Amino acid sequence: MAAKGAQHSAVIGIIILLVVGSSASGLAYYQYLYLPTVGRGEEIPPEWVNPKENVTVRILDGSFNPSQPENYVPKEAVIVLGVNNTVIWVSEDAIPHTVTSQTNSPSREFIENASTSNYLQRVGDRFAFTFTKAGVFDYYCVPHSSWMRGKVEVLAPIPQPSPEPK
Ligand SMILES: [Cu+2]
Repeated sequence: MAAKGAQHSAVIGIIILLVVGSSASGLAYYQYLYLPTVGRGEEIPPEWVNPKENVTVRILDGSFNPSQPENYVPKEAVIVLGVNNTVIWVSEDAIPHTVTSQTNSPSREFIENASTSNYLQRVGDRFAFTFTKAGVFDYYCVPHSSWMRGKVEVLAPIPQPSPEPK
């Protein structure tokens, strides 16, 4: 009888653990629902969400002109997660341009934000995007797609050596 009672309370204990466990994970889900995620529910390190530095890509005056070799400058920006993973595109041209992701981008978020309607209409207009995934992100300008093309290469951070054990 006593053995059966112990078994019974063990079962109740497991049920309590399951209930507590699932509500804790439910809480975590809501807590992090509105933050960007690395995928599979992993949280993005805060220094990736708010990097200390950023990189500017200029859209040069005259970029609408196919015979002008320079438009997005730099045409290939290399950035590092947690260091300078925000890119700000700034237009210096009076003609409207876009920053539009190729559809094969590794980031759905970049495809959605750098859309075909992502126009920089006038001088001084800007578009900023914080990359939270390593990879190569190709983009182009919708009205001038045959010559206005650029890419952002996002590198994973260099792992810090772990401190010596004491
Ligand atoms: Cu353009």
